[in-house]
Amino acid sequence: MATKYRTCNLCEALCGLSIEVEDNKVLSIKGDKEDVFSRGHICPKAVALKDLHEDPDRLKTPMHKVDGEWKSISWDEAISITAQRLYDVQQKSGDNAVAIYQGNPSVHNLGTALFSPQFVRALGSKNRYSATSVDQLAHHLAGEYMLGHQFLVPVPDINRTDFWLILGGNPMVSNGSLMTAPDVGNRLKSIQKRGGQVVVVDPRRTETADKADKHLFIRPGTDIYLILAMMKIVLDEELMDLEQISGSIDVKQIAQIKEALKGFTVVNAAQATGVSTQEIEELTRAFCAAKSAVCYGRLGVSATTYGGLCHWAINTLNIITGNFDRPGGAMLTSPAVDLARSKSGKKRFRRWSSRVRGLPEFGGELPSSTLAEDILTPGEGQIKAMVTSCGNPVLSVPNGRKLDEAFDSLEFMVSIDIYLNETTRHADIILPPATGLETPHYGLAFHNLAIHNSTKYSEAVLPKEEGTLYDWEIFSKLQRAYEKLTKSEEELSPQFTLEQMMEMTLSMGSSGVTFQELKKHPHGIDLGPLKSSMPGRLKTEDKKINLFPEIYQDPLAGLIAEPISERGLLMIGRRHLRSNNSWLHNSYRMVKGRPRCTMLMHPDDAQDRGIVNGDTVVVKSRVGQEEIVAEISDEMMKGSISIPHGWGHNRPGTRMSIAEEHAGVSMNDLVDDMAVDALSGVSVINAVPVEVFVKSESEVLV
Ligand SMILES: Nc1nc2c(c(=O)[nH]1)N[C@H]1C(S)=C(S)[C@@H](COP(=O)(O)OP(=O)(O)OC[C@H]3O[C@@H](n4cnc5c(=O)[nH]c(N)nc54)[C@H](O)[C@@H]3O)O[C@H]1N2
Ligand SMILES: Nc1nc2c(c(=O)[nH]1)N[C@H]1C(S)=C(S)[C@@H](COP(=O)(O)OP(=O)(O)OC[C@H]3O[C@@H](n4cnc5c(=O)[nH]c(N)nc54)[C@H](O)[C@@H]3O)O[C@H]1N2
Ligand code: SF4
Ligand SMILES: [Mo]
Repeated sequence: MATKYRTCNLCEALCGLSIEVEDNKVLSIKGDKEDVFSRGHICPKAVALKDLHEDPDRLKTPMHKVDGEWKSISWDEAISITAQRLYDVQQKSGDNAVAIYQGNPSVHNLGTALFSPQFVRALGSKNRYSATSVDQLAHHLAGEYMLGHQFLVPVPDINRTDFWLILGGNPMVSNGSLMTAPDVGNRLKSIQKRGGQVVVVDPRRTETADKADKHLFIRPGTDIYLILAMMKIVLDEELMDLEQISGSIDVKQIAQIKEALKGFTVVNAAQATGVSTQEIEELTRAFCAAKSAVCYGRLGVSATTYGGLCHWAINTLNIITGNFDRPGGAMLTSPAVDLARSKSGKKRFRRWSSRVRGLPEFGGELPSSTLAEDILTPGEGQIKAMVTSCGNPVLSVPNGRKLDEAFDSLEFMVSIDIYLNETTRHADIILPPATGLETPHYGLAFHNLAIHNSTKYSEAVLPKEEGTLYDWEIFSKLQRAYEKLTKSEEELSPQFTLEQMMEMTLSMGSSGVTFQELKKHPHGIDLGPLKSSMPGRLKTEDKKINLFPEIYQDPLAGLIAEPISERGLLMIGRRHLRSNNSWLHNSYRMVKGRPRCTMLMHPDDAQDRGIVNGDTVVVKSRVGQEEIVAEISDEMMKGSISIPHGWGHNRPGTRMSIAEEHAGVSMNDLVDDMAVDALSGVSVINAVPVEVFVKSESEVLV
C-alpha cells in the first residue's frame, strides 16, 4: 500500500488529498494535513474522485456515431476523421464555420489548460465560446479595464479581514470561487473570533448566511443599486480613505463618479432592492468603520443583467474605502505562474461581435448565450461544425432545448469528454481522455486567485489505462492531424510533452521555483500571504488604476435614468455540497437521499398560488416550462424561487446510470438565452422571470 498526495481537481479550493492506493485501487481519500495551503481540509466531493475512476459509465475508447449507432474506433481513426471533417467544413464554409465550446473542467485540467489553446488557435475561428460567459466574465472585464489585464482579479483577503461583505456567493457550499480558499468555514469563524463581522446579501438565507453575523434579503438582480448606494454614501459623507492608494489613482475620476451618481439616491436603492434605507446606511457605516473590510461578489451578481457594472462598482467601493491592495481588503496575488504577465496593449473587448445578435467578443470569445442562434440562423458565417471540450452546454447554458436543436442540425460535432451525456450525445465523435486521478495536477489558474500564495504540483496517483490518451495528447494529436491538412511539413508546430510545457511555463514565472524543485514538494511550497503590489502590478499604460473606464459610463447613466420596475416572480440558482455543476450525478453517494432538484418558494407565494409542500408544480418562463416538486420555505425571499442547475438527466440517448428519481429537470431549459448583460454579454442566469402554477391548473392553461 502507498500513500500518494494530490490536489483535488474538482473545484477551485485546491484541497490537498492524501490517497491510499493498493494495486492501482484507491483505498481511501483523506485531507492532506501537511498540505501548505489546505492543511487537511476536504469536502464530501473529494471521494467522488474514486467513483469517477471506477465509474463503468466512463468512456474509454473513441466513439463514432454511424447511422445513429455508436461504434468504438481506434484513436488514429478518430483523430483523422475529426481533423478531416473540421477541415472539410472550413474549406466549404470558411474558418468561422467551426465553433468551439470549452467548459469548466478546462481550467481544472492541466493538460487541457496547457494544450487546448494551440489547437484552438490552429482552427482560426472567431466563434469561440466557454463557460466564462455564464460565470465570471464580468470580473475579467473589470480587471482588463480598471487594472489593465483580464487576469488581475482582486481576491478578498479573508485571512486578515475584519469585515467580509458577501454579495451573491455561497462559499460554505461552493467552497469559494474567484477566491481559492479551502476551508471557508473555519476562516469565516476566525473572522468572527477576532471580533470581525460577516454579512451576506442574498435572496435566499443560505448555508453561508446561517454562519454569518447578518443576512440581508435582496430582490434578485438588484445588487447594483445596493453597491451604488453604498458608494453614494461614502462619497457624499466623505467616508473615503485614499491614503494607501493615492499614488495609483486619479482623484478627478472620483469627482466624475460622484457627478455620475447625482441623480441616484439611497431611497431609489431601497425601492429596487427591498433592503431598507436604514439597513443600507448601517451596512455602509459598518463597512467603513471596520479596520479592514472587503466586498466580494460572486455568481449571484456576476451572471445578472448588471453583472458588468456590479464588478466595476465592487472594485470601486473597495478602492475608495481604502480596502484595496492592503491586508484584509481586496488584494492581488503573486503566483508562481502569473496569468497576467503579458504586457498591456489593445483592449481585448469588442474586437468583433457575434453574427446574429452582435454581442461583444471578450478575451477572444463570444457570449455562450448566442451560440444556439449562431448555429441555427442561416446565412453567411453560419456555424456548421462544433468542438466541445470539458463542457456540457446543453445543461449549463441558457435555453438548453435550443442548443439541443442547434447541435442536432450541425454537419459535424466532436466532443472531448469522459461521458456520453446530454451534450456529447449530439456528437459524431467522442474522444474520451484519461481523467481525474490518472492525471497530474497544477492549479494554473487558481494559484492566481488564492487567498494565500503557494505553488504545488501533483503527480498522477494512478496510471492511465492502456490504450487511453490524456486530454493533452488528444489536443496535440488533433492539432498535428489538422495542421497536416493545412500546412507544409516545415510549418508544422513543434510538439511538446506535458512535462516540457510545465517546465517552460514555470520558468516564465518570477517565483524562482523550478519544476524540478516543485516536484520535490508533494505538499506544496508556501509563498506567503498576499502582498501589496500597487502600482507595480498594474498593467495599465499609465500605471494607474482606471476608476471610471468609459465602457461603464453610459450603462451607469442608463441604469440611473431607468425607472425601477416591479418584475414579478424571479428564479435564482442553488448549489449543493455534493454536486458539481452538471456532472458527478452518476456517483451514487453524491446523489443519494432525497432528490435535491426541487423548487424552493416562500410560504406567502405558495399560499397565493394554492401550492403546498411536496406539490408538483409547473414553472414557466419565456423559453420553456418544467414540472418540479415544490419545497415551501421561509429561507427564500418573497417573490423569488430557487432551482439548482445541472440536472435534467432524462434526455434520451445518454449513457449515464442516474436513477429516474434523481434525474431532475434542467434549470437552463427555463433560463432565457436572449437575456444578457448588454454591457458584457454575460448570460443572465439569476433573476429570471417565471410563473408558477399547481400542476392541474397549468394543464388547463397550457
Ligand atoms: N442556470 C445556471 N446555469 C449555470 C450556472 C448556474 O449557477 N445556473 N453556473 C454556470 C457556471 S459557474 C459554470 S462554470 C458552467 C459550467 O458549464 P460547463 O463547463 O459547460 O458544464 P459542466 O457541468 O462543468 O461540464 C463539465 C463537462 O466536462 C466533462 N469532464 C469532466 N472531467 C473531464 C476531463 O478531465 N476531460 C474532459 N475532456 N472532460 C471532462 C464532464 O463529463 C462534463 O461533460 O455552468 C454555468 N451554468
Ligand atoms: N458543491 C459545489 N461547489 C461548486 C460548484 C458546484 O456546482 N457545486 N460549482 C463551482 C463553480 S463552477 C462556481 S462558478 C462556483 C460558484 O460559487 P458561488 O457563487 O459561491 O456559488 P452559488 O451557489 O452559485 O452562489 C450564488 C449565490 O447567489 C445567490 N443569488 C442569486 N441571485 C442573486 C442576486 O440577484 N443577488 C444576490 N445578492 N444573490 C443572488 C444565490 O442564492 C446563491 O446563494 O462554485 C463552485 N463550487
Ligand atoms: S472543496 Fe473542492 S477542492 Fe476541496 S475536496 Fe471539495 S471539491 Fe475538492
Ligand atoms: Mo463556474
